[in-house]
Amino acid sequence: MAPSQIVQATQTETLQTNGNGILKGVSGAADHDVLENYEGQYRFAPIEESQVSRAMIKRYFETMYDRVVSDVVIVGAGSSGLTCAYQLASMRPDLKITIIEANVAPGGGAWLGGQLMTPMVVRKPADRFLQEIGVPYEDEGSYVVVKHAALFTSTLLSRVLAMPNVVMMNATAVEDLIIHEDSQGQQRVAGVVTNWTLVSLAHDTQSCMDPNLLMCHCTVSATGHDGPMGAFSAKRLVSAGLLKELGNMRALDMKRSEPAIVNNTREVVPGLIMTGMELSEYYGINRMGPTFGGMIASGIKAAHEALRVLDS
Ligand code: AHZ
Repeated sequence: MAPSQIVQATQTETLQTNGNGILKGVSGAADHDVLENYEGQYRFAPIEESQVSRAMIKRYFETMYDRVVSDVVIVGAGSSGLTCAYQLASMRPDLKITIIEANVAPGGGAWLGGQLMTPMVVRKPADRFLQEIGVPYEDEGSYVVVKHAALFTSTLLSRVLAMPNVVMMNATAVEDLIIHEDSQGQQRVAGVVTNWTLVSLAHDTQSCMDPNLLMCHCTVSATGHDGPMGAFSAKRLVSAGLLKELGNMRALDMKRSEPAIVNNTREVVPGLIMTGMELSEYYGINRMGPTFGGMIASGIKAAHEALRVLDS
């Protein structure tokens, strides 16, 4: 292409084409030459590396500063925690909802349907939530099948993150609870203690890496069953003396497990709601294996419980 053919884009320019749609001026850039051209002339708007750092630092720390006081903190961004966040944020767009996820990748176990297989099974009536968020499925009568679990998780994640009142901090582990005692001696969960997950993982080898904290009116724990990172709050409630002992997750029985998880979703100690498979460790409920209706319904119920706690 001859240089004379290159489009000089300015702030006011929106789209120019050379006839086959491959030349495009980029609107919104300052008065610089920018060009979306895939024939060897592509030009980015000029910025410094420092601007990249400042763009992230400013927003990240402003968010941290703001969310030190949240209305609701959700610990764990698996299927139950994300469903809770979506339901709560939809019902109450005025609430500051902060999700803390230990992994770099949010989604928990819901990137696959079960084992290493991709389709995801959801028993009715939890399919209504799939309709609500716009996830297509095959109807098999009593249950539905989403063609890939990642379609559910990525859709839910994108819907949640697009909500202006929801913030998610991933690669951040909740490593303790804040527990206050009132004048009657009643203990109440009043927030969470956080640290970047890589820092949490290095506590045995490094010293003086003190954590941060977030206060909130209601904490929802959705950390899943025991494993490398699971059942965090259930275990901490035992060591804090607020739960005598763990119930421990029982063997697989889908018919008992799914309704039991939903029906036991509640405020387990003042200020702390538990949802999803973490409840199996708290109460000693069976696991259900690879079927996700229980996680969805438990997350929805946890959102309603959070409203009850906030209003009480
Ligand atoms: O990384 C964890 C995961 O994304 C996160 N998490 C755990 N501990 C944390 C901590 N701080 C911050 N201390 C933490 N985040 O919590 C998320 C849990 O997601 P999950 O998918 O493991 O749990 P869930 O209860 O939402 O879904 C369970 C799905 C299962 S397990 C199962 C079975 O074993 O039978 N069946 C189903 C449907």
